Amino acid sequence: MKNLLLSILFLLVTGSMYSQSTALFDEQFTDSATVVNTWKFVDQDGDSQTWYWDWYDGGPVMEQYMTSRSWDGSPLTPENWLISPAINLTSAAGAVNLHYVISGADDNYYEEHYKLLVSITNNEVGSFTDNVFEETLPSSAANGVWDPRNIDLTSYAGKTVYLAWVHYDCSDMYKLLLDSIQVTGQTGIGIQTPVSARVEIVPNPAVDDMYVKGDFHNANVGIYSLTGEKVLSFENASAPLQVNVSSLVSGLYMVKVTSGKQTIVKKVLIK
Ligand SMILES: [Ca+2]
Repeated sequence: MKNLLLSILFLLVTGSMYSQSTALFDEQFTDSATVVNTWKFVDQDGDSQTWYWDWYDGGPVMEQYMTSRSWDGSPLTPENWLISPAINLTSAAGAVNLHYVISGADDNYYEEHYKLLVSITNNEVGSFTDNVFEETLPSSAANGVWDPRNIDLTSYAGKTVYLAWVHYDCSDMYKLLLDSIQVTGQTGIGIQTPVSARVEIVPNPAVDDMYVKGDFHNANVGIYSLTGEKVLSFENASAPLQVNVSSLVSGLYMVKVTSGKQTIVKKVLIK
């Protein structure tokens, strides 16, 4: 119980930090259909395996993430590309940082290798000319433990970029796992704030009614339990959206706002 409470506290704290920083891009891989429609998957080595969406119910919080194999009953020699949608950094000024978590699925066979590439033109494999980070996973990322990474993308402020995680140059390990990708930055005065920074849940925690505030119109809003079940949904919703949550079981929920091509996920505690 103590661990559960600590987890909830952690989620609430990080959730409020996210809403106060300017998130230029946020991908938690919570919905497989959205991932398949917005990300690009390339099996460059041609063994018919590449990155795929997966989930693991590890306790109070269900994890959804992307994964790529270097072993599947027998050793593989992957060159699997996971390519992001366009990430608009044209309004970014000052420091731009990429955050994500990475892991190797096994406690012994965790030495997966990958590189992180950037394209400033399009999402074709040949357009990724910039190698911004490369590593073989250390033991701190073994056994499915999420290891955080922070990559400085400040030199790409003012541009639209695509990111590619390329699982390659390794074999006979197990699975490389990737999740919680966020690009943060500051926007200049007078420049439009991204939608992601403007979605807010109040009050949080919520008891009877909560409001999904922000600058969205004709958006789809879904409330999900941490086991991924959609418990409430609203179509063509505009802010502020009033939601009666008195019928929901107490606990943490995720509120997903999809407007156009952008999806924002916020966490809310319902008491
Ligand atoms: Ca492959």
